[in-house]
Amino acid sequence: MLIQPIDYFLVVWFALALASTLYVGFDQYRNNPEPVVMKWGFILVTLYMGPLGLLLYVLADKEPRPGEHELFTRPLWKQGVGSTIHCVAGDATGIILAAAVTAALGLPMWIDLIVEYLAGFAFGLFIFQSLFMKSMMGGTYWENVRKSFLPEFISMNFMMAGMAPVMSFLMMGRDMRAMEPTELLFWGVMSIGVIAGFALAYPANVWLVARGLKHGLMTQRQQAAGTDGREQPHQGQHAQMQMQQADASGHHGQHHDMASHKGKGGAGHHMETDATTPQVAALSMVSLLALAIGMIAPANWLNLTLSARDVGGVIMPQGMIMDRDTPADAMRDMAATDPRLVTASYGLPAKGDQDLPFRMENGVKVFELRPSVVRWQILPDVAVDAYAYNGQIPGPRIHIRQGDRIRINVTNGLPEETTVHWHGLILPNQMDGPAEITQAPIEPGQSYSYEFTATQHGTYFYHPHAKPDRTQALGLYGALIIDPANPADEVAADHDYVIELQEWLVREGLTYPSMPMDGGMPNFFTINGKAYPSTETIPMKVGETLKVRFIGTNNGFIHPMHIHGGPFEVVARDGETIPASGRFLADTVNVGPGQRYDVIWKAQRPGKWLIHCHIPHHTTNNNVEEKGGGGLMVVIDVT
Ligand SMILES: [Cu+2]
Repeated sequence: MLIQPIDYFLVVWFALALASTLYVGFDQYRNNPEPVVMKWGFILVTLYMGPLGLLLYVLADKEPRPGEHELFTRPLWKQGVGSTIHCVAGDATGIILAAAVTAALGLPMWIDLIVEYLAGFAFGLFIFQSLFMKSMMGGTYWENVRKSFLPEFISMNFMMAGMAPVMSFLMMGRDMRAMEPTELLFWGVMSIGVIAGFALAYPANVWLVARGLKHGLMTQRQQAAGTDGREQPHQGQHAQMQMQQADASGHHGQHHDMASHKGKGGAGHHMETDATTPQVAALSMVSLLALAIGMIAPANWLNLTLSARDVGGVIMPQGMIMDRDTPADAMRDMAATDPRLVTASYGLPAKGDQDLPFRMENGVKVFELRPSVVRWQILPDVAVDAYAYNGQIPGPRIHIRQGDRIRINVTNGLPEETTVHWHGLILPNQMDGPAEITQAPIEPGQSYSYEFTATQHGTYFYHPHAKPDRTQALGLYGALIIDPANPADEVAADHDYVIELQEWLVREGLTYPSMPMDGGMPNFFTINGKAYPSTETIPMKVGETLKVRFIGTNNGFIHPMHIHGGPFEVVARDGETIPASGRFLADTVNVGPGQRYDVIWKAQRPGKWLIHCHIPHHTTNNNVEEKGGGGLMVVIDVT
């Protein structure tokens, strides 16, 4: 599933890469006169570098017209390309395979890098470089391994010096889907890494070719089999191979013509170098230094002890501080909801806080709660990927009477653990909900039953007590309204309206749990799951009273809730009814997380009167005011 703009780009990129690779493969085998190892070098590198690989092929290697390959590939820069190609083909293949395997094994990033280097080196040396040399030069395999070692070492060092930081920074950046081989992004990062590695390894390869330490491009013409009916320009009884060693000045150019005879031993080895020991030593040292910087430097900024299993696949919010000692748990806590885990979508008309039905079992009211991941519309053009009880935000209202015995069966449909806490209630300790403290967390797919007798009455709420920092901020909460056993204990009003507050962080189509942290600041705010102007309107008549039950379901932010058109009387706080002598008039109450205020407001004049948060930023939608505000706003329409 494509969830970010980069995903669409990558689809196009890999379509082009595939088309380029097919073209290069077809052309190599159909037209281009060169050794098999070189053909495969270009095919693999085009797979990794896409259209750039194709460009290198047609500019430096593809025989322009029959018989011209020898001359065409002679310039040193093309020889350098050839040399880099067979280095990169081997090294990158080893690195990419190792990266996929280490990610699957869940090894930390720093071990990944070392394994990738060793695998890349081994692949390059033992397969591409040595087989290539052997097919060209003859001699025993191990002779070729020995001769290839130093040039391969230098080239691989530069290759990894380019590839390692690209992998580290892009894999462990904001979108850590890049750590998962099952994601397109992983392969995109590999492609960019190979391109960077190629660029860094190229200058060294040019020098190695010029000094006769590595082979560049060469021409190998087979005697025409006649199947395609074309005459080959170089005829002969044996497969002919030409190797060209060229340097820019041309003074030093060597030209070897040799028959490729298998089993001729080392006798065919014509390669000579004029490089001096200090030159080779200095280049080796610089390549090692580059490698060390590429491998180690990213550890200044990134936590390379993390693995794909720890944080693979998560997408972090912009602006979150992630440094070298940010643990995996901190990242998972703030990560976006994975849109691919959404199990149901609810449009704008869907309402939360619906009365939760129950069934009676032996005098016990039995309720079912099932948290899961849903897409929930908060504005006509804004939806959140939320965690919701029973597909509602706020979760369904549990409306009971004082003295009721209730049982709530909670079945976890979330991708992470949960529990439920019954905020403010007096109940048996093991029914209280704090994970790891009174109960084991309810793992995904598992259930837990809470059972207790409601001895209090008033305005309460429920919310998760396993990872509430993340999961409550994603939408898990619901009202728990307990009517008094004696109706006379109720502070009555003509209308009763519950207000549940929440902050959201929605960017680029992803929903993050908002929290007072760098990168976690909210940009949307909802009352009962909708942002103004999509909040409800409360209809009233002049002279009627309205009981507003403010519930601090808000997670990390305090909201000074204010009502226009005259003061209200605060009649209950945190579920406890205030004795008549203690009630007071106010027009604003600070609703902090967990707090509840029941207030009675009287409609004194007709018109549209607002209930809103008095932090103006909280009455905007993504910093925009529309139709007079946004976010935490509800209109009371008095006629
Ligand atoms: Cu506010």
